[in-house]
Formats: sequence, C-alpha cells, structure tokens
Amino acid sequence: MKLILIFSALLGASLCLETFVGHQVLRIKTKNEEEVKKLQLLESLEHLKLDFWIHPATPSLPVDVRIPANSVQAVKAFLESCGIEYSILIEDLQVVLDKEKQDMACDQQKERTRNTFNYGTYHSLDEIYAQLDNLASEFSNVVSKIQIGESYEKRPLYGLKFSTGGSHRPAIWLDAGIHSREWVTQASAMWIAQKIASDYGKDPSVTSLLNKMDIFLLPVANPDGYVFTHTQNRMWRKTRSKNRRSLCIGVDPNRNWDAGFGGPGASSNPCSDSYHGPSANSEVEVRSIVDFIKNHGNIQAFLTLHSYSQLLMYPYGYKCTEPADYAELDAVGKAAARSIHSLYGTTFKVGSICTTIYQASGGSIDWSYDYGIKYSFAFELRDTGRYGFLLPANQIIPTAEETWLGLKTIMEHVRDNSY
Ligand code: 0X9
Ligand code: ZN
Repeated sequence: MKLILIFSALLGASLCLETFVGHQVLRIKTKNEEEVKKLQLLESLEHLKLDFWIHPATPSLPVDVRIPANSVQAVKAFLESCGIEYSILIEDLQVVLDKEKQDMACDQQKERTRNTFNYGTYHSLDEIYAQLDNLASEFSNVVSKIQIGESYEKRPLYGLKFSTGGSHRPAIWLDAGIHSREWVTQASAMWIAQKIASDYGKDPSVTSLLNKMDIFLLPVANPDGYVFTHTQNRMWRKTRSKNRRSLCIGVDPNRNWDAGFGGPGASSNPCSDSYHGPSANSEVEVRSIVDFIKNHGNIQAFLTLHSYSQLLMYPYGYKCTEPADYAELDAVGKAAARSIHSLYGTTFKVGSICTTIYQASGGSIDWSYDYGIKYSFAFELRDTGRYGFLLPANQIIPTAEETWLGLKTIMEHVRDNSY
C-alpha cells in the first residue's frame, strides 16, 4: 500500500505542473565590476538553484533572478552583506502563474463559443498548429504551410511560407519561441502571420515586399519545450533532448549554433539553462533551421524573436567586435526602433548582442551573419522586467503590433537593398 502511495505520488509529481510557490524574482542593480563579479560568483552556486533571467555581465545593466523559496533568505543576506542594491520584481511567482492560467481558461471558453482564434491570448501548441492550417486555407493566395523537420520528441516543425509566386525568390526568415518560456514571441508571431496575410493587396508596403520576396515564419521553433511549459514547467527554456552524461534534460537552443560554439557565455554543464550541448547543431530543432536556410540558398534576412528586455540586436554575441556591416545594421536597427516607438512609445535599445546584453556564444544570428545573411537581427520583446517572461495576455496584441512595425522597417530595407 505504502509503495503504491509513493509510486502514485512520484507519478503525480511528474504529471503535474511544477509549482513556484514562494519563488521571488529580484532585480539587482550593480554599481561596479566588483559587484558584477560577486553576482557571477552567486550564479555559480548550483545548490541555490537560481534562474538568472538576465545574467550579470556589465555594471550598467540590471540583473533579474528567480529564486526558489528556500534560497530567498540566503540570497538576500548575501546581497545585503555585500551592500548590493535590489528590489522585488515579483513577490510570489505562483500568484502570477495562477492568474495567467485562470485568464487562459476564461479566454479558451470564450474562444470555443465564438469558434475563432483569439490573438490576444496564449495558446497550446495544438491550437497554434490548427491556426496555421486555418491561415493557409483562408489566405491561400499568399500563405502555405510548410514543415521544416521534426523536434527531438517527434513533433512537426511547422511554419508558414508567404509567397505570391515566382520561382525561388529571395526570402526573409523569421522565427519565434526558440526559448520556450518566452510566450509572447510565439503569440506575436501568430498575430504577425495574420497581419502579413491580410495586408497583402491592402498595405502597399507588404504588397511590394511580397511581390519581390518570400517570407518564411516558424512561430514555435522549440515545440517540445513549448508543450513542456504548458504541461510541466512554465519556466522551461531549453530543448527536451536527453543528455548522454547527465540526467539533466535539454540544451539551450540559442547556444547550439555553429558560431563561436562553446565559447564565453555558454555553459558546458548539462544542468545549466545555457548548456551549449555536446556539439554545434546537436539539437534537431537548430539543425532543421540550418538545413532549411542552406537548402534555400537565398535568404537575405534572418530575424528571431525572443523576450524580454526591449532590445534590438545585431551580431556579434560570441565576440565583442563590430561586424563588417556595423554602420548599416546599426542605422537599420535604430530606424526599426523608431518605428516601434511610434505606436505606443515603447523604447527599444539597439546595439550588438555583446554590448547591449552580454557575451553569448552559439547564438542564431551570429551563425546566420557569418553564413552570409547580412540582415541578421534578434529582438527581445516586452517588457523590461515587471512581468518578464510572464507578460500578461492583454499585452500580446500591442506587443505584436509594435514588433511588426519594427520588422516591417527592416523588411523594407531588405527589399530595397537586396544583395
Ligand atoms: O541569452 C539569450 O539567448 C538571449 N536572451 S534571452 O533572455 N531571450 O535568453 C540573448 C542572446 C541574443 N540573441 C541571439 N543571439 N539570437
Ligand atoms: Zn530567448
């Protein structure tokens, strides 16, 4: 009897959503390099099980960290003893998660009665995939569904191709959700898909773009992780692949690209959230995109959506030197940031990955840029930390709208400056 109870408790635990009761998210402000070093030391203490939402790197940038309930006191005592300033961004993470779940359930009920996809709520993978079919049939003049591969757990990697004909036109790549917990990115990608499809023939900018180029959109680049964030652990970031040398699961798919692979800003520890994996392209999700891009042969822009921090970044992340096209990328990035700002006043900081956020090797846009795709940009969408990865659903549409304006500015530049 006892054994059965233990077994069912274990089974229950593995089938249930992980709870984050009492987890706090702190914002830490560093004043100098010395304090950054102290936070890096804190980050290395594995037993505290800290989840750095923004890693310590430069003194001027804030550091956001999720702290499990039983480490909260120790971390605060450490910070106070060092005289490092902090504030509480989220008092109890579970309260925010419960609200998110409740909102989703309400919206889902409404959606069922109306039988239309509500772009202003978060969805399961199945719902997103069903909507790709709907878009492809509703806008069959411009949209078709494509499959670029299968995830580690054998889920299809579905995307959309926006094309008005022509054989093998130059194209723009756009992906979202490579980090599964960054839910506003997958949701924004869906709104943007609908926007591109319905604006063709109406908006002269979209029309001229699609008369010259194709767009490929992969809204859920990490479907296994995405399903896991819905069913098991809302804070999951990595893929779900098994590691040979560890019981820890998954690889950071934005450390797995063949660009400075294994260098600074990536971890060789399979239990780390920034584990680079056993080799470049070890993750089938990454490999599938790489193969697609290589096979296509004429991708002119590589755009990727992450959250959060409100940044628009160009290469490099694996090194801190400027790319050859620095002046042009910086100007286009700044123009895109102005477009974003024009709608709701949201400010985006523009710069290279290394100078705006932190050194990070094996990232997607570094690979795409070094591969020869000049217009390689990574967006970090809303917000700046009030909710972080748990952006309330009522911000999805505004986020998608402003992001689209930024994307459109870049796409117009690519259209007019193809190479
Ligand atoms: O650490 C990352 O991978 C990115 N930040 S996130 O919070 N979304 O995880 C920043 C890296 C820059 N992005 C790319 N190299 N694509
Ligand atoms: Zn990310």
